[in-house]
Amino acid sequence: MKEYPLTDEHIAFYRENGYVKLEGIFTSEELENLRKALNEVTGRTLTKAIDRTGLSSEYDRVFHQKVNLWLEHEGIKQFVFSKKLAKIALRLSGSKAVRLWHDHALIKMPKDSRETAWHQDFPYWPMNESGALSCWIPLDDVDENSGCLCFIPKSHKVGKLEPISLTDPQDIFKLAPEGTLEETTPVVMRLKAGDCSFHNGLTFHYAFPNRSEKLRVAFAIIYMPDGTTYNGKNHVCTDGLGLKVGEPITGDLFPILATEED
Ligand SMILES: O=C(O)CCC(=O)C(=O)O
Repeated sequence: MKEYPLTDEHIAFYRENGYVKLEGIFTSEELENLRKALNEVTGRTLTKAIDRTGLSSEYDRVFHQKVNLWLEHEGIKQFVFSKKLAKIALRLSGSKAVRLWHDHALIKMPKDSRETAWHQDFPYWPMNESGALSCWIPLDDVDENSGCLCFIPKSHKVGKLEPISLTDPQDIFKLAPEGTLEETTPVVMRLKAGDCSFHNGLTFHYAFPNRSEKLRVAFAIIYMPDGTTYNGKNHVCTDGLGLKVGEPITGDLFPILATEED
């Protein structure tokens, strides 16, 4: 993949607001390859990836979530390992190296779909230090009708709150300590196929229900600064790995995807 012209303005915007939109980052060929790979993999029984579909009917209405598809399909692995995206994550986060935390497909079904409630990602992750960030990639144009994301600018500055239940959500705006939220008006992140957004794990975000006739397929890659340490919280990606509390999250499942030297 050809390098994306990430500017200092993109980086400054991300650091100030906790999210950034990157237009025209993928060629139609890159997107079609991803679509083909996702079609292949989501239609079969997963052996190494974690399929969180069917755990609860309410969760399924939020999205069908399939985690770590890079383990399941060579084409997805190539996409996840692309330097183009990982170097952007490296520069936005300001770290010396970034590791993969996990990828996931997030598929909102048409019709009987509900919103992805306002939440922060970081409280779900078993990490001590914040800094991890997600790249969110829709396969088709997305807007309010089909389940695009929304962000609250600067909300990452509020810090870590309690995790929000996506099926029985608390009101995150009431959880933020008084005076910490600078803005409360959401920015609707409409994207064209070929665009993506990056958001900080602490940024408040939401996705509309999918009211369109088509699946809303998004693929997200989550990067963490190398050196991020394990806090012992249960998580499907770390349970059973024998990680030690306080030690860096490392190992084959969390490969380094970019360094300053790249
Ligand atoms: O795709 C969605 O519905 C929500 C995505 C999300 O919350 C995320 O990628 O962090």
